[in-house]
Amino acid sequence: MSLFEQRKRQLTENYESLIHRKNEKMPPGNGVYDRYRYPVLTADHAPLIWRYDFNPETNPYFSERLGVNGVFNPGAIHLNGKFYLVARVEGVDRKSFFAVAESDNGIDGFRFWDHPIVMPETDVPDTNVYDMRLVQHEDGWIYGLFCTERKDPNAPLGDLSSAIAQCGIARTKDLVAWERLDDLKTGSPQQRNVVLHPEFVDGKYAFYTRPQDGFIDAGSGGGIGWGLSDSIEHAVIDREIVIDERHYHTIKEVKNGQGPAPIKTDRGWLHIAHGVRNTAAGLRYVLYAFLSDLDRPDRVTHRPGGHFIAPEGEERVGDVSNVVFCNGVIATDDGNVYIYYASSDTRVHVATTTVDQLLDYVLHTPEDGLRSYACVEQRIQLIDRNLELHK
Ligand code: M1P
Repeated sequence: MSLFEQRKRQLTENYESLIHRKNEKMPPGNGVYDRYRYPVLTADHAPLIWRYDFNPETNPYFSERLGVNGVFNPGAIHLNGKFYLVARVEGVDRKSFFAVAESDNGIDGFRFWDHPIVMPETDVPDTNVYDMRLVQHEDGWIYGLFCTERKDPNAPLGDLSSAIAQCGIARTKDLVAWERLDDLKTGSPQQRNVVLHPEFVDGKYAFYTRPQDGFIDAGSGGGIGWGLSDSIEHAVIDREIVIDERHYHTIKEVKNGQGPAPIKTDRGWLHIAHGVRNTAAGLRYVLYAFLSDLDRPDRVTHRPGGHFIAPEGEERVGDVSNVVFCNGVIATDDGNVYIYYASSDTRVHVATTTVDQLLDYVLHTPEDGLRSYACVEQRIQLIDRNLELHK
């Protein structure tokens, strides 16, 4: 058998066994959610036809032509009984693009569609697009809001890193054909982590935003913002307020951002967000959760202190280590919740829980005491209540 045939057969077998690998829950968990043994999407899940030239005439060694570096930060949606992730696929050329992977059960068996999404451009072409938030809006469309990044035209000569991030908006009915709308306009020089609220508020489209001064630094800005727009085709936010601020010496002291669109519950809107703090080893990204008012989603009612999910084990290491990031969650009609989080800008994991467990978590976890003394008091109250029970 030729080298071409040997390698093609081996790689195809490896690929199929990866796609068919069963995932396993990792008990006992923390009672809030369960983690799983294997990531649900990795660079190795990228189909071989995306990476290899299958023609022995032009590729005698069956070598990789267009490598994939990472698969992370997916938006998520449940449609017609199937679980869909619109993942950020990053080629070895550093460019990200979107691609749909589907699974029957949401915890394993994710397989990419043959073709990545062809995202139309606006008049100002995107250099890089990433981190789509998928929202089934009550207007009947599925929206994908994502970060569009372009070179900063005002960067000094020789500065080839400075970029401007803004929110791109597209809509679809089937995840196949996408209509690109105008980028969101706000007063902020930079926007990332923009999310469309699934319902109209005061008859308008409502957005969670993340205004910031610089591409990386929040500067004097930051926090999870909120604003309304009359139009989605030409979305403009005239008044942007911050509804969840950064705070000194917390998990979100450097920056934070809304994760996926919030989940509607009878106690309020359940949000998953990411918080970033500085360490000697660089930025640390963790997830946190909060609840906001059912009628006024911009009014936060419960803020459990600390992180909800932080990187563990192999999750700690990757292209950008010490990062977990979530922009996709699925709540099914039976009350189950599938949280898709990426680790270290490299791979995608799932954590499962229920709406009831998440509500229990946000309603009964104390807020951050903000001082060691107050945090010890919180813990002593818990200890004393427990000791009382054991008498
Ligand atoms: O590298 C970690 C994350 O950094 C950015 O998030 P934020 O805008 O909050 O800093 C994003 O680029 C995200 O994709 C990335 O995972």
